[in-house]
Amino acid sequence: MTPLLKGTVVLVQKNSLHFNAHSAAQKFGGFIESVIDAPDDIDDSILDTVDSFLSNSVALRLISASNSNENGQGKVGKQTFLEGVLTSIPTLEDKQTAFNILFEWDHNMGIPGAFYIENFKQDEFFLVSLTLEDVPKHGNLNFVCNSWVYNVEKYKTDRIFFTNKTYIPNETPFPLVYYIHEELKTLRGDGTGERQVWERIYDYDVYNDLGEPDKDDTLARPTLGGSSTLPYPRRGRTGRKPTEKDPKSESRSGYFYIPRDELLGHVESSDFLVDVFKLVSQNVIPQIRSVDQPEFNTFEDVLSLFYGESSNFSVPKVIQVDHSAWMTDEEFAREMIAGVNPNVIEKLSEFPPESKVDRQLYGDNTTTITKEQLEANMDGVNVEQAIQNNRLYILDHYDSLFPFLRKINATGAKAYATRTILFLQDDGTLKPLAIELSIPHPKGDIFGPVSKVYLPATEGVEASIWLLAKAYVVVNDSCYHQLISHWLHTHAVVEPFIIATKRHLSVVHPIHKLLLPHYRNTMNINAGARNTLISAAGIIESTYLLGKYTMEMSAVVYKDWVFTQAGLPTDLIKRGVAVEDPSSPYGLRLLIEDYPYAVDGLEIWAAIKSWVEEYVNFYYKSDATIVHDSQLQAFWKEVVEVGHGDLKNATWWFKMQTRAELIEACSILIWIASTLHASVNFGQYPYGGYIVNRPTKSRRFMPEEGSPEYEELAKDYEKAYLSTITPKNETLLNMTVMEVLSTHVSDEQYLGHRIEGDLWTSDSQPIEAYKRFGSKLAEIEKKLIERNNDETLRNRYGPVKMPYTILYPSSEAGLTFRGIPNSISI
Ligand SMILES: *[C@@H]1O[C@H](CO)[C@@H](O)[C@H](O)[C@H]1NC(C)=O
Ligand SMILES: *[C@@H]1O[C@H](CO)[C@@H](O)[C@H](O)[C@H]1NC(C)=O
Ligand SMILES: *[C@@H]1O[C@H](CO)[C@@H](O)[C@H](O)[C@H]1NC(C)=O
Ligand SMILES: *[C@@H]1O[C@H](CO)[C@@H](O)[C@H](O)[C@H]1NC(C)=O
Ligand SMILES: *[C@@H]1O[C@H](CO)[C@@H](O)[C@H](O)[C@H]1NC(C)=O
Ligand SMILES: *[C@@H]1O[C@H](CO)[C@@H](O)[C@H](O)[C@H]1NC(C)=O
Ligand SMILES: CC(=O)N[C@H]1CO[C@H](CO)[C@@H](O)[C@@H]1O
Ligand SMILES: [Fe+2]
Repeated sequence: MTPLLKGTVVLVQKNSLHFNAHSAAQKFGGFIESVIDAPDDIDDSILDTVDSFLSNSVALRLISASNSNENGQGKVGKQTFLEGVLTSIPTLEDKQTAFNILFEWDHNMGIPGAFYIENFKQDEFFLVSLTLEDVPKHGNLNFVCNSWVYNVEKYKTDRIFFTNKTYIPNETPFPLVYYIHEELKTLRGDGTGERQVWERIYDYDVYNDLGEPDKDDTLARPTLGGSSTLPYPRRGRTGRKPTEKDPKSESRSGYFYIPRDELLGHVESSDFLVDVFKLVSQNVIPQIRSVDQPEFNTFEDVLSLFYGESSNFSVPKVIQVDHSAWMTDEEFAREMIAGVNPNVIEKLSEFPPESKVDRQLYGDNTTTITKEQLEANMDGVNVEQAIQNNRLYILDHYDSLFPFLRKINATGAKAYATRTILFLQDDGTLKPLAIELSIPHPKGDIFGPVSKVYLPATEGVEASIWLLAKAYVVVNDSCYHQLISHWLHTHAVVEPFIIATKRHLSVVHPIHKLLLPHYRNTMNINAGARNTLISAAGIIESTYLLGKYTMEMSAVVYKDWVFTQAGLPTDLIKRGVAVEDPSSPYGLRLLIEDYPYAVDGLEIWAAIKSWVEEYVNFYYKSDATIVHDSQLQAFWKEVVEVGHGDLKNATWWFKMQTRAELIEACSILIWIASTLHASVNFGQYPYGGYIVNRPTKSRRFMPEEGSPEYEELAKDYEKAYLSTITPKNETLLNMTVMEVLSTHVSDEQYLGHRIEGDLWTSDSQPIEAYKRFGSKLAEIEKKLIERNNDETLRNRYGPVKMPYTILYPSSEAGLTFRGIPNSISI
C-alpha cells in the first residue's frame, strides 16, 4: 500500500465574507451614516454550504521539491480531493473552515515543495493554508496561501502554491525552478486585454483614467506619466477601453480591476473603504451640491458640529482641551514640526532665501521680506547671527505654487504663494516672524509677483490680518499636504514597487517576503482614490484650491522626488534641519532639538533599518550574491526603468550592486509605507477636523484698507475669516473624508506584526530577528509615552495640549491619533 501524507486545508467560504456597505458606514458613524442609506447587499439565497467542498469539488496535487521527472521538473503526485470537515482545530479563526486530505506519496517522490489546486465549484473561495503533517525525513510542512481560488475554467494556467521556505534564485531546489518561473510568467501577463475580476496579472499603465472626456469637455484631464512635462509613477494596468473623444485616455466606465489577491480575504478589511468612498461620492457630493448651505458665521457655529445636537462628528483633538489655542503663533509654528505635515519646514541657510522659480518666465523671484522686519522680533539677535546659529527656518510654499497661481485665479479661487520665516527661541519653540503673500502681476508674469509682507500682531485689526495671513499659509500647506506629502510621496510612489515585486520576485524570494506586509491593501486603496478622490471633479478637486490643476501640480512636483532621499535621516539633512554628527545616536544632530516628528521618527527608522540589515545579511552573504540574484536585478531594473520610468535618467538611483544598497532601498520603502504614511495620514482629522485650524481653500484675497471687507474684518473677524476659508458645504465633505482616512480598521496590521504569525518563513533566525524588531518597537513606544509626559518638551503638546502620539507604533481600531500600520492601507 502507498504511504499516505496527512494534510489540513484551511479556507474561507465566499458567502461568509459578504459585508454590506451599510455596516461599513456604521463603523464610521457620524456624518457618513447620517447621509448614507446603503442597500443591504447580502443575498442569502446563494448560501454556499460546507458540504459543497466535498464530493470531488476541490482537488490538490503535490509537487516534489527534491525529485524531478525526466524534464527536470519536480514530480507531480496524484490528484486528491478534500475528504471531510475538521471541527476541532483550535487555531482556526472566525469564518475559516478546515478540511482534511490524504495524499498518496511514496518515498521516491521526495519532499513536497508546492501544490496545484483546482476548484470545480462555481463559487470562488479564499484559500488560507495547507499543512502537511509528519512528512518523512522532514516533519511538518506549511504552505501559506492567502489567495482567492476561482473555478478552474477561469484560469489559463494551474493555480500553484509553494511552501513557506525561502530561497534566493541560485539556491532554489532545481525541481521547483520551472514552477517558479511559470508562476511569475502568469503574474506578468502579456500586456494585452481587459482585466477581469478573477485575474491576478500585475502590469503598468500611466494615469490616463482620471478624466471623463466623453461625459463633458470640462472633465477631460491630461495624461500623467509617460512625458517629461507631466511625469508620474505608474499605476496598475486595467486595460479598459479608450474613451471616444480621446484615444489616449482610458474609459472609467464600469468595473475597475485590481489583481484579485490585492482585495483581502478579511471581512473587516478595507475593501469596504472603497465602497464607502463610492457612497460618499454618490450620495454626499450631490447632496452637498444640491443644498444651499448657509455659511458659518461664528467659530461657535463650527464648534456646534461637535457639540450640537444636530450632528455626530467626533471632537477633533486640536480643540479637545482648549477651543482657541489653535490661534496662537506658537501652535501655528508647532504644527510645522508636530502636525499633520511635519516634513516640509527647512532651515534658512541664506538671506534672502533661494528660489528656483524661473526668472525668464516669472520675473523677479526674490522675497520682499527685509532683515529689519525679521529682526524686530528676534530678541536682539541679527539675521546673520541667527543664520550662523541655525535659528532661522522657513516654510517655503512659494516655488511650487507660484507658477500655478494664474490658473488657480482663473478658477475663481483666491490664493497666494506663501513664505513663512520662523525663529527658534531659547525655550526650543518656533515663532513666526513674517509671512509673505504673493500673487502674479496683473500686467503679466514677467513683471514678477506682487508681494506683501505681514508681521505678527496681537491687537486690533492688525491681529485679525495676521490671523488671516496665517490662514493663507495653512491653505497652501493643506494642499501641499494632501497632494504631495500624502498622495504623491506615499500612496503613488509605492504602487510601482508593488507591481515590480509581484512580477519579478517569486513568493519564495526573501525580499518578496520582507516587503509583502508593507504592500497590504495599497493597490486597492489607490484604485479607490483614482476612482473617487483624485478623479476629475472628485472629492480632492472639489475641496482643494487647485481644482482641476490639482493632479498636474503633483506631476510637476514628482520631477523633484528622490527615492534615495526619502528615508528620514537623509530627508532631515536635505532640509537642513539636522547635521551629520558621528557622535550623536543616529549619526546626526537635530538643529531643532524638540522636533517631535524627527525625534520619534529617528528611533523608528533605526529599528526598521537594523531589522532589514539583519534579514538581508542572513540571505546574502556577500555583495556578489546581490549582483547574481537574477530576480532581484530584474525587479530593480523594472522599478527604475518602467514603474518610475519617467525618472529613469536620474543619477541618484541605487545601482543595486551591494548589500548596503539593498538594505537602504528596503528600509526606505518600508519607512515610506509605514511611518511616513502614518505621520501624514492619521492626524488629518485630529488637526484638520476643525476647519478653522486647517482651512483647505481661500475664496477672498486679504482685504485692502478702506474696503468693505476691511471694515468687516475690523468689526467681526470670525465672520470675515469664515467667509474667506473653505465654505460650509465643502467643510462637511472634507470632514467626512478626513474622518474615514484617519480611522484604523479593526484588522489593521501594525509595524512589527505579520498576519501569518510565525509562518511567513520556515527560517528561524529571521523569525527571531523579526520578534526582536517587534519588542524594540514596543520599547520605543514606552519611551515616546515618557517623552510626552516631559513638560520641558513644549513642542510635544503645545498650547492646544495635544501630545504627539501619532508615531506610537500600536493602536486600537478607530480614530486614535496613534498607530503605525505596516502599509498604506487607507
Ligand atoms: C459649495 O457652496 C459654494 C457656494 O457657497 C459653491 O460655490 C460650491 O460649488 C459648493 N461646493 C460643492 C462641492 O458643491
Ligand atoms: C446622532 O446619533 C444619534 C444616536 O446615535 C442619532 O439618534 C442621531 O440621529 C444622529 N444624528 C445625526 C445627525 O446623524
Ligand atoms: C531667482 O532670482 C535670483 C536673483 O534674485 C537669480 O539669481 C536666480 O537665477 C533666479 N532663479 C531662477 C531659477 O531664475
Ligand atoms: C484673477 O481673476 C480675476 C477674475 O476672476 C481677474 O479680474 C484678475 O485680473 C485675475 N488676476 C490675475 C493676477 O490674473
Ligand atoms: C533619458 O535620456 C535619454 C538619452 O538622453 C533620452 O532619449 C530619454 O528621452 C530620457 N528619458 C526620460 C524619461 O527622461
Ligand atoms: C481636509 O482638510 C484638511 C485641512 O483642513 C487637510 O489637511 C485634509 O487633507 C483634507 N482632507 C480631505 C480628504 O479633503
Ligand atoms: C495649492 C497650494 O497651496 N499649493 C502649494 C503649497 O506649497 C507647496 C510647497 O511650496 C507647493 O508645492 C504647492 O503648489
Ligand atoms: Fe493615506
